Amino acid sequence: MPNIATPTHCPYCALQCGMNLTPTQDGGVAVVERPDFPVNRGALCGKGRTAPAVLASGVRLTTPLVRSGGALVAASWPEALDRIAEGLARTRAEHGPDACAVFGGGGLTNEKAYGLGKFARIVLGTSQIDYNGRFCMSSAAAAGIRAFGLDRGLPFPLEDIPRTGCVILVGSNLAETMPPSLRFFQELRDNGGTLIVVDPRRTRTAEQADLHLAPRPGTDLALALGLLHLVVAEGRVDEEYVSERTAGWEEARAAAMAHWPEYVERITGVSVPELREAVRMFCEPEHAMVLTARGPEQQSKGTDTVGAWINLCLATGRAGRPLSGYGCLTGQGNGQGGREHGQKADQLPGYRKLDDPAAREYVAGVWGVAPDRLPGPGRSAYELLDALGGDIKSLLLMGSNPVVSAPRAAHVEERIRSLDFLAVCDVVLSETAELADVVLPVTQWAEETGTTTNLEGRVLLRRRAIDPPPGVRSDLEVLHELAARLGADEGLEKGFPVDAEEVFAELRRASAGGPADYSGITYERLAEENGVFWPCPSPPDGDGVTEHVDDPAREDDAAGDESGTVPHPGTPRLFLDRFATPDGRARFVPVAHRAAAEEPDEEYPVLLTTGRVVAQYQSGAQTRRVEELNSAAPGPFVELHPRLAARLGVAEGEPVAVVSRRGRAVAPARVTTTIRPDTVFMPFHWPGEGRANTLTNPALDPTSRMPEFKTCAVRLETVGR
Ligand SMILES: Nc1nc2c(c(=O)[nH]1)N[C@H]1C(S)=C(S)[C@@H](COP(=O)(O)OP(=O)(O)OC[C@H]3O[C@@H](n4cnc5c(=O)[nH]c(N)nc54)[C@H](O)[C@@H]3O)O[C@H]1N2
Ligand SMILES: Nc1nc2c(c(=O)[nH]1)N[C@H]1C(S)=C(S)[C@@H](COP(=O)(O)OP(=O)(O)OC[C@H]3O[C@@H](n4cnc5c(=O)[nH]c(N)nc54)[C@H](O)[C@@H]3O)O[C@H]1N2
Ligand code: SF4
Ligand SMILES: [Mo]
Repeated sequence: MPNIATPTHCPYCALQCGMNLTPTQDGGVAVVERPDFPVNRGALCGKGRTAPAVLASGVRLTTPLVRSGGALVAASWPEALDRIAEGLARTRAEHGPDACAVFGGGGLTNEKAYGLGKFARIVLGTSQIDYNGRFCMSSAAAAGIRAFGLDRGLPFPLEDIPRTGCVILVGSNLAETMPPSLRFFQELRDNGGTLIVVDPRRTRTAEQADLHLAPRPGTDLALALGLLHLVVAEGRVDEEYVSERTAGWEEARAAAMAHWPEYVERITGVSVPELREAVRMFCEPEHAMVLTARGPEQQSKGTDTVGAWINLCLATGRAGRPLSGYGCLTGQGNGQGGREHGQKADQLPGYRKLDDPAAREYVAGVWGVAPDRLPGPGRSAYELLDALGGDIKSLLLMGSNPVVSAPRAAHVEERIRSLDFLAVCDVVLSETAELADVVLPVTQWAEETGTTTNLEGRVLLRRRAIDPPPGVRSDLEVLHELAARLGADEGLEKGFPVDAEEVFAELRRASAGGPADYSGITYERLAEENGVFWPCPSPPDGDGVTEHVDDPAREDDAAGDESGTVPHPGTPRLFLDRFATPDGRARFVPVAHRAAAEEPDEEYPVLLTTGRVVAQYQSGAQTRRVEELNSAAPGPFVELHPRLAARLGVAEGEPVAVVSRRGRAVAPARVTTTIRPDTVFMPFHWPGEGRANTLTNPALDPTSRMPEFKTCAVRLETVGR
């Protein structure tokens, strides 16, 4: 390895902070500031800073494991791969291809996500593939497609935020979940703009706000409708914009008018004067934005909830204009790219639809198979996990730890245990890997090359900075080896190169002409340009990539030369001239308030919501293995208001049991006035007794199939010491 710094990106969240890695004397790498990357300008949170700790051999997997006599024991790679191929082949022979399922992750690079989707469809021939992104931003994606015809988390770069007039941040605690991004909001306020935070808790993010609205969990839909009602009542609708750039206003207006401010106050607990103040702050400046994160999205009405916030933007002319718009703050490292290249149940690469005959024909052509070889759409993540041991007999899992992170986790764990065969590829022995028949140890971010797409739609290059330890192989190599074992009679392994750049070259072709067009992006460009925003079609005579089909999604930010071979500049800002709908207009969707799937009652009188803390990441599989992070956030807790604590008779630090219709969890009380008295909060990063997802409700949004992680009914009990 060359003895210089390697510029790359953090392995964790969707901000994809830039960092430099330099070799250390003991053969590892150290994280060094990388000021040239515009998103974080060198700043990192503790997770990014300590990420090399997970590369150390003490905490990670370095040899394949196979189950033998009940225990996982070390095995050779050929033996482990043979076992997986046999397990999947047996299921397929006995029960048909749909009895094999694949579960992926939004942390996987674009190349891996692409390979995994292709592997499921043409090697296993199964329709049963989905991924953890379903639990993440699927409601915002569904609402974005419905309203704008295209889903890209942020339709503008983060650097636009300081120059807008007002941002409403709905259910995002970015001070803990993307700390370096806080800078953009601080600059917004320094420039005279205002920040409104909507969160049932006064979080570190809410503390930065000019106005904090603290609704009951699960009532954001009513809140947005109440604001829209006031926009209409106060004559703040941008009539010209509505008539020129939107469709469906009359129905949406009528639906909002049924939500009187006083009615909304009763549902949400946010007072009418607060609603009026929010409308004033949002409407007075020339530009404004609404950004949502998991708070409003992880609800059984998440799609309509995001739709209501989009309606507010459309009615006030705040979408598809410079410095104004709606955006979703995507979560995982490749949460954006992971949803574009085909690991989702209904999707083909380039954000194409699996049920679109033209898309099937095009992608099948790239893959060299007949279109009817591609299975149809499969089940969503929770529905797939719920079917394990039923009609699904074998599972290949890559990049997720559902034993900790899935809703109704005890049930999901029991379903996983009932499988005939489970194979897990991971970097550590996660709680789900512990249940596997075969575990494959894979390379990590600093040891491999690949691309991710951050929350802005900016495609980035992660570079290999260090050799992996012996005994570890990449996910791409796993797919290649399994294809060689399961599809050798057709030579299918040739379609699964081990080299990431080769996979990317095919991904470019497969995405060409689709909504998420990567065909004009090359590794060389990514290395030089600090990322490229999609869509980025290749020029007509561009290097061997299939010609671009005209697509309404495309808004060229800078003028590219369409006639020659000048590279397309990429698209930092979408929708400035038209939306990606057939007629170019954004769609209002009429939505109305509805209750959560589970409202409090006498037996379960308290609302539970869940989320994150700064020092732990997701299921904690990686970050619970880092000493510095663990001492900052050593275990689960139940955040509750002093009034609720007094009624229950628990003091700070005492164990409290939280009981829902799904199960019971116990964790120490954290008593604080920063939470609503009718609500308790638990982070979901830990397994075992304090596992928040033992409690959560798998009620699904009818459109996005997102589970209701953000609200369910519970009761609290004291626990004898
Ligand atoms: N430290 C850390 N950072 C992360 C992650 C991590 O696990 N740890 N994960 C990454 C991923 S994948 C994601 S998706 C993002 C998530 O990023 P965020 O969405 O910021 O994270 P959460 O903590 O899940 O939820 C945000 C807030 O929603 C609030 N909330 C709860 N219920 C409701 C409700 O009904 N309405 C509203 N308006 N708000 C509500 C919670 O109180 C919480 O403060 O973070 C990314 N970054
Ligand atoms: N109650 C509650 N539950 C939630 C949420 C919530 O807010 N509340 N949020 C949901 C959300 S938004 C998300 S995104 C999910 C996330 O939950 P999970 O899907 O469990 O996410 P991670 O913990 O990141 O799991 C990733 C796993 O893949 C491994 N891994 C990392 N990189 C690679 C790689 O390159 N290859 C392979 N093969 N493995 C790799 C990691 O070690 C880890 O074991 O949790 C969801 N669950
Ligand atoms: S904010 Fe996200 S990308 Fe940046 S260092 Fe922290 S975890 Fe990594
Ligand atoms: Mo997420």
